[in-house]
Amino acid sequence: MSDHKKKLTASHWGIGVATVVDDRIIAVEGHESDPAASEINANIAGSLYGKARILRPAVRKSWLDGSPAAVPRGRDVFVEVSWDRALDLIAQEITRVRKTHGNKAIFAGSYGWSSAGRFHHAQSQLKRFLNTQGGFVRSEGNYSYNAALGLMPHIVGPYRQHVAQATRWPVIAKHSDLVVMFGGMALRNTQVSDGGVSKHRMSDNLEACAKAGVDFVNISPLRSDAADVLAARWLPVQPGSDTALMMGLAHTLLQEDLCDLAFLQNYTVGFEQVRAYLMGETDDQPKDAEWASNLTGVDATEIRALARRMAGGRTMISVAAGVQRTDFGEQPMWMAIALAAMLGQIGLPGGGYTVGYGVNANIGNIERPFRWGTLPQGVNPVSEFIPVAMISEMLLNPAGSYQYQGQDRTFPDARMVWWAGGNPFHHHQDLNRLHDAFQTPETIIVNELNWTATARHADIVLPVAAAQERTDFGAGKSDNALVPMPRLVTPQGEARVEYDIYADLAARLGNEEEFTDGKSIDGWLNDIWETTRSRATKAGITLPDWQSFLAGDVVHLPDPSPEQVFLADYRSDPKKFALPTPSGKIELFSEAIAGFDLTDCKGHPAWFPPRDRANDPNGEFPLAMLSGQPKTRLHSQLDNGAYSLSHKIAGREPVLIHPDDAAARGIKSGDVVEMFNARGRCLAGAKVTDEISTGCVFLWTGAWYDPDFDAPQARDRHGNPNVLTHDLRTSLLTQSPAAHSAMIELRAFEDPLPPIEAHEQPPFGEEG
Ligand SMILES: Nc1nc2c(c(=O)[nH]1)N[C@H]1C(S)=C(S)[C@@H](COP(=O)(O)OP(=O)(O)OC[C@H]3O[C@@H](n4cnc5c(=O)[nH]c(N)nc54)[C@H](O)[C@@H]3O)O[C@H]1N2
Ligand SMILES: Nc1nc2c(c(=O)[nH]1)N[C@H]1C(S)=C(S)[C@@H](COP(=O)(O)OP(=O)(O)OC[C@H]3O[C@@H](n4cnc5c(=O)[nH]c(N)nc54)[C@H](O)[C@@H]3O)O[C@H]1N2
Ligand SMILES: [Mo]
Repeated sequence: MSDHKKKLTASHWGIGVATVVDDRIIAVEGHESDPAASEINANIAGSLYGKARILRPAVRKSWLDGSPAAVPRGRDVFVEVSWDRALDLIAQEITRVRKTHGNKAIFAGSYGWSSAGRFHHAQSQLKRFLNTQGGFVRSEGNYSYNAALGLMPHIVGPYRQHVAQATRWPVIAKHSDLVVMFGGMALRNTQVSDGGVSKHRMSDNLEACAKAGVDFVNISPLRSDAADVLAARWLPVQPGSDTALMMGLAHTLLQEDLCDLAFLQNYTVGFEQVRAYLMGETDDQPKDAEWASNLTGVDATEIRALARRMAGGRTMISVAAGVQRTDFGEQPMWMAIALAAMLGQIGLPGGGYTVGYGVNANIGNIERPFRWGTLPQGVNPVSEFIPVAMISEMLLNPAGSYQYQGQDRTFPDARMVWWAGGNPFHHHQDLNRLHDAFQTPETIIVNELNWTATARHADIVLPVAAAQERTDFGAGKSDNALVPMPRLVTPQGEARVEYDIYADLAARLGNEEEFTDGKSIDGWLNDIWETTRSRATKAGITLPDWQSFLAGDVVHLPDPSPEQVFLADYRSDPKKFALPTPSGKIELFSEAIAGFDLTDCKGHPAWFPPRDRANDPNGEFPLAMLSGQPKTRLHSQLDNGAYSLSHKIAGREPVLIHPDDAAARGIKSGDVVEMFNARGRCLAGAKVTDEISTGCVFLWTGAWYDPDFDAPQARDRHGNPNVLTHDLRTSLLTQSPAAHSAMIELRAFEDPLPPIEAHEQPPFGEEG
């Protein structure tokens, strides 16, 4: 064997050590310094060389032939072309669109996780390039915790900063008596952190809590949202009813005189409005434990007992990000803060609230010791943006109006769409609607590794090099390690590094120098490393030079704040450390939000029933479908890898169904089922289990969308939940996605099983 070497690579799910044989990665394993490396690594080799890899630039046939509407996007065949031809076409299109409509007609929000690596970050590269061409319309926010991003600044402060300051798990182990988890704390999700995670610390930290005798309550439709080691008490709730449950708890605190009035007085504003609402003084409906019990399915006695326990010791209230990815997702967060304020433990070690534990590997576990170097994106001359989840609305309503953060705004008229590093036909809701929306632009360009459904909806598809096919370094946004990422193998087919693609395009458009700044990739890497290195020096840490680092092993750095307690400073001195809210205090009532006069988000937390259920009085679609993150991959990435495939049932994504719900429909484990509602339908593989509560099903996200356009509602053959989710926003305040609030029905699928085509190449044709 000629060349058998083990090499480092970094990804959002951890440091990988690759075995490379003859210019081919044959396996990737976790690094020895990681106490709980992720099995997602086992997908890399299979996916990198999978059948779906894009090997050459390709153009949609009808678009190339000059009759773009002849066959709809997503159903057309592709014509492979040379790189020169593809780049000439793009340069012409950019010039044409800019001249005819201006840069405001270019939408390059390009939402998505892409790959780890400080320099080759797909979105940053695209944005830097387009900024040198007059700019583009961007998107604001994310699909993860958008309601938090939009609500928190009004009521406590900037969400991203706050979550970085989350109370550390060892502090909880030491000080907490009880952790009440709305939406649980799924260990499977803590495999991942944006940009990378060097050590998976969550299971050890949770185990330490269990050993220290901390009690956990898992309020979630899914029992396995709490790690087994916690032996958590499971209170299955109706999805979307957490706000009501919190109100039942808060009502009990009021009724039984268990509120910390001094805390409320000194640190919050607006408690009086919340109290009046809870007592039913404003709407004749006391939000008592019985009321909450009816809406949540949790016994009223249980609610009262839990409220007393929460007041009787040091209690941490945790709200999973998934709980705000629901109809009116602002409310459970606001109510959790109100509840924590009533308990008066905010800012105390092991007490208070956190929104976002479990959303990634690092929150509450580690933070970066200083800021890493970045690729400068330049300045975008276009100021227009859309809230990220309004992509279909924007494309279907050019110049249409909408509300956001109390403003009346207008959608841009997007004539060109460019996506690099994201997969909207994975991440967006109501894919049949997105398919229609993707028919409206004049030109769609997609840079991808694989023939995803998004690539198949493009006019021009550019094959790009994967993380293991280019040189970079990894450093997670909230991690404390630096990971060399030497190029391990040659790119597949004609795939190219995105930086080189943009440099060639900029040359065609006459301003290569502006994009490259006269630097090679190596020059940039050196620069970004040197910035990182000089910040390290200021923090008292010595780093090697770029070449020595690249040839070496992972560099672990110290933890800047192992003892941190969220809002401890505010508690110690509420004047000196006043919060950046209008009042400087925690706003249980917000004059600003009340002033927006919205139907779906009032000036204080309020109860709103989830919409799909409310709109279906006859219960035609009786099952609540949850669609959280998959254990076996990152979103849709590496879905065609060995580990992801090993969990499929008859090739389809597994859906968890309670034994009672399965029996009522004659379904057993291993059956293929058809899931459906008024928006769409898909096939999935039944896994019958009492892990999921009755009346709910759970279909993991990320199975590559595989529509059969000849079947009813263009049935997806593979199990992508987003054919069933609605495309409504959480509220007019934040316009966030609400993917977890979808109602469906399902039945055994008796027809012959259609083959899955999503992991194959698309059909190709000839020009003309
Ligand atoms: N129903 C439902 N839907 C959801 C969610 C849910 O809970 N339920 N969760 C939402 C959440 S929280 C999120 S964050 C989103 C995630 O949505 P996305 O971030 O869009 O999902 P990914 O599968 O990570 O897509 C990244 C894409 O980038 C490609 N890629 C990787 N590296 C590179 C690169 O270097 N260059 C280029 N050009 N491409 C690259 C990958 O092949 C992949 O297709 O999904 C959301 N969608
Ligand atoms: N392995 C892996 N890990 C990941 C990712 C991945 O793709 N794969 N993605 C990462 C990303 S981008 C993100 S944003 C995070 C997401 O992290 P989270 O948002 O925490 O994850 P979800 O899986 O969407 O939801 C967590 C749980 O909330 C519960 N839930 C849903 N709706 C409700 C509700 O109305 N009430 C209650 N009480 N519970 C509810 C569900 O049972 C679900 O299991 O995960 C990250 N981690
Ligand atoms: Mo996310």
